[in-house]
Amino acid sequence: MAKKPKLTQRQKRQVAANRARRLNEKGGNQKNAIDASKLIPGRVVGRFGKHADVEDQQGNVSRCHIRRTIESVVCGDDVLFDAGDDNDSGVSGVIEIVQDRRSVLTRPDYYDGVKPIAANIDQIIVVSAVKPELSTNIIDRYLVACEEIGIPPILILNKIELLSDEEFESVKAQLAVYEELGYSLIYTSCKRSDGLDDLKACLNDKVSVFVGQSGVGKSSIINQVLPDADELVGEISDNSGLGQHTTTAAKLLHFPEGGDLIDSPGVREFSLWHMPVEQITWGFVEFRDYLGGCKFRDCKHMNDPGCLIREAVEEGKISTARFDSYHRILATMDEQRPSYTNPF
Ligand SMILES: Nc1nc2c(ncn2[C@@H]2O[C@H](COP(=O)(O)OP(=O)(O)O)[C@@H](O)[C@H]2O)c(=O)[nH]1
Ligand SMILES: [Mg+2]
Ligand SMILES: [Zn+2]
Repeated sequence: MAKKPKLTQRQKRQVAANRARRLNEKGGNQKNAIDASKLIPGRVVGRFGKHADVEDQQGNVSRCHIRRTIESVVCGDDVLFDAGDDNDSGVSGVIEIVQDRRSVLTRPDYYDGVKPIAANIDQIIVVSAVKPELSTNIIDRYLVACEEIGIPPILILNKIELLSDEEFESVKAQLAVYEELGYSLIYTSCKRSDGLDDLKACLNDKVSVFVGQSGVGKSSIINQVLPDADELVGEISDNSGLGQHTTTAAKLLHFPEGGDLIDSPGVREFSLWHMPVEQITWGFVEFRDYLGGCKFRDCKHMNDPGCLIREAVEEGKISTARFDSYHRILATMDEQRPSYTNPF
C-alpha cells in the first residue's frame, strides 16, 4: 500500500480549520465528522509522549490521545475534547481542537526549529540567587527573552539570608536599575521564608512559570508556595541539550490560593540563542527611545560616532552595567548559536 503523504504545515492548518468548521455544521453527515455533542472545554495539565492529561471545568482529569492533524498541544492549552469512556489502556479521551493561545513560551528544537513548550502564560518568574553567584547578565538574557515573547517577568533574588547587611545593601543598589525600568523585583529566602508572601500575592489568579539556572532555588521556592508540588530539591536538571529525544513530562499545578504553575524541563531551558540582534536590542527596554536615531543605520551602538545609545550611557540615562551586558550577550550569541545547550 502506498505510504500516506506527509502533510505540510499549511495542509495541517487547513485540516484543522475544516475540522473546526465541521464541528460548527449542524447535522453534517461527513463520515469523519466529530460528534460535537460530546466535546467539552478543558485545559491541558499534563503532557508526555503522545498523550496529554486534560482537566475539565469540574476538575476531572482524562488522559487523551491527540488528533493527528493538531500541530502541537502543550500544558496550559485550552482545548475541546471528548473525554470518552474509561478503558483498559487508561487513555480514554481525544483532544480535537486547540483554542488560540494568548501567549506561548518556546524553545529551540533541533528538528522543528522553535517549538512551543507552554501556553497561555501570564508571567515568567525569573529566579536568581546570591550564591553560587549573582549574574545580572543572566537576568538580562531572561529579560530579553521575556520582552521578545511579550510575557511580563517578575525577578526574584533568592538566598538573601546569606548576605551581610552591607552586602545586601550593595546588591540592592546593583539591582535598583530593574525596578527603575519597571520590572517587579522580590528578595526571597527559603531558609528564612522572606518574601514568599509577596511572591504568593503575585501568583494569585495567574498562570506562571519559573525559570532560572540550576541551583538558584526554583524547586525550593515552588515547594514553599505550592506544598503539593513535591519538587526535588538539589536535583541537577539535564542540560545536555539532547532534550529533543527524551519524552519529557510537563505539568500544570494549581496554587492553593488560585492561579497555576506550569513546570517542565523544557520551560527551564527557555533561552534566546535563536534571536536576531535586532530583537536583543529591542529587549533592552531603555534603548527603545533611541532606536533609529543613531547617525549610522547599521550602528552597532559601540564606539560608532553619533550613537544615541552610547550618548545616553555617558549622560547617565542608561546604566553602564546594562549597556555592557548588552554587548556581552551579542558577543556570546555566535558562540552559542550552533550548539543546542542552555546558554545560561
Ligand atoms: N541558603 C539558602 N539555600 C537555599 C535557598 N533556597 C534554596 N536553597 C538551596 O539551594 C540548593 C538548590 O535548590 P533547588 O531548589 O534544588 O534549586 P533549583 O535547581 O533552582 O531547583 C539546595 O541545596 C537548596 O537547599 C535559600 O533561600 N537559602
Ligand atoms: Mg529544581
Ligand atoms: Zn547606536
